[in-house]
Amino acid sequence: MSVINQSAREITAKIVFYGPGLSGKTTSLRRIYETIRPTHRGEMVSLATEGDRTLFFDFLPVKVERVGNSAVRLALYTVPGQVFYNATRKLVLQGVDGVVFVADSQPAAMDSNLESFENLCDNLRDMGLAPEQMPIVFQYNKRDLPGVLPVEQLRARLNPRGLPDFETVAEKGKGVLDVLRAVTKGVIRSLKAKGVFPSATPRPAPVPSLLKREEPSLASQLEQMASSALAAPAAAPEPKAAVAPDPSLLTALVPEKWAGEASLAEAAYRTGSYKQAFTRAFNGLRALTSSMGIEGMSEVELALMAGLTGPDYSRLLRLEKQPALSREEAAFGLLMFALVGARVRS
Ligand SMILES: Nc1nc2c(ncn2[C@@H]2O[C@H](COP(=O)(O)OP(=O)(O)OP(=O)(O)O)[C@@H](O)[C@H]2O)c(=O)[nH]1
Ligand SMILES: [Mg+2]
Repeated sequence: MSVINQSAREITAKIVFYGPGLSGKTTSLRRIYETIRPTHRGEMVSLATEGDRTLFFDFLPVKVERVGNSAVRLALYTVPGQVFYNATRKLVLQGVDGVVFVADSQPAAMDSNLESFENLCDNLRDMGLAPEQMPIVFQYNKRDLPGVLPVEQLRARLNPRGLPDFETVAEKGKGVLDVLRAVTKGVIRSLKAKGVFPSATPRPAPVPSLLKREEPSLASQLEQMASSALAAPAAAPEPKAAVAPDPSLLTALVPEKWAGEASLAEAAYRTGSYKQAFTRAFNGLRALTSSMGIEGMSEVELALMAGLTGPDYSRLLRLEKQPALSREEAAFGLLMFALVGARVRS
């Protein structure tokens, strides 16, 4: 689902690269990353890989188009192609606006291409989306290999509806940008048809979308939290573990079991110990999600299940590695803890 920031006139559309294992999804994203000017893309994040294989997803943010007054950004994702990762594929597909289906052109891969495409359609239907309504572009990959199937054959089996399709050699970057352009075009057309683009008259800024489902007072509580941090002295002693939980924002939101940790995170934030505040919040978030105790699910999957988005989770992981953090970065950690806490609690 596209995310709209009305005041900044920005729309972020989610595009998922789907297809069987080893068809070239990650390679395609990597080449897009290398080809696009750094001013027009963010960093590529690959979450959980084993050798070449994607175990969770790759993510690449791209700024591509202006449509009227709006800047359109793309959030590009790949899924793991291996058959047994379907739960992960479903998670990554949540909110999808357009799909690039990366098929392997080798004859031996035909069955897995078909199986993967069926799996895509099943997963879309499970989410209440009609595959016929979804903008889909086909990428017949590995055209450099000897003995690949003729395109007509691939088209007849995989793409009888005659959706946009391209021959690519992802390894060499050949054709990948044509694919990206085509899917972007399809997505923009479909979002226009849904009336998603903001009207020319500016509307009042809405509550940030992350907070929409919480109580109305949460946004103002967060504002309050930020202003009290501004008033705080620059350096202060580390809060001691014995600090009693107080009835502040975080402690009110997270389940009682984590109120102590939440209180310490918030105390560290108020006193300007931003790295410490972030670490406490992130550790609390981890403890919370692992307490959901869904067997066989990785930490990342649990975080997504608990309501974080892929980009948010990637940002948390990046910030965790930084030796020092800004106030805004620490606040982001606290917000994510609050968000997950509130969801788990409700
Ligand atoms: N010859 C050739 N090899 C390619 C091409 N594209 C990708 N490959 C190779 O195919 C292998 C798999 O590519 P990946 O991009 O990792 O495949 P994937 O679809 O992400 O695979 P999963 O993550 O397991 O789903 C790698 O060794 C790539 O170098 C291509 O166009 N031609
Ligand atoms: Mg991959």
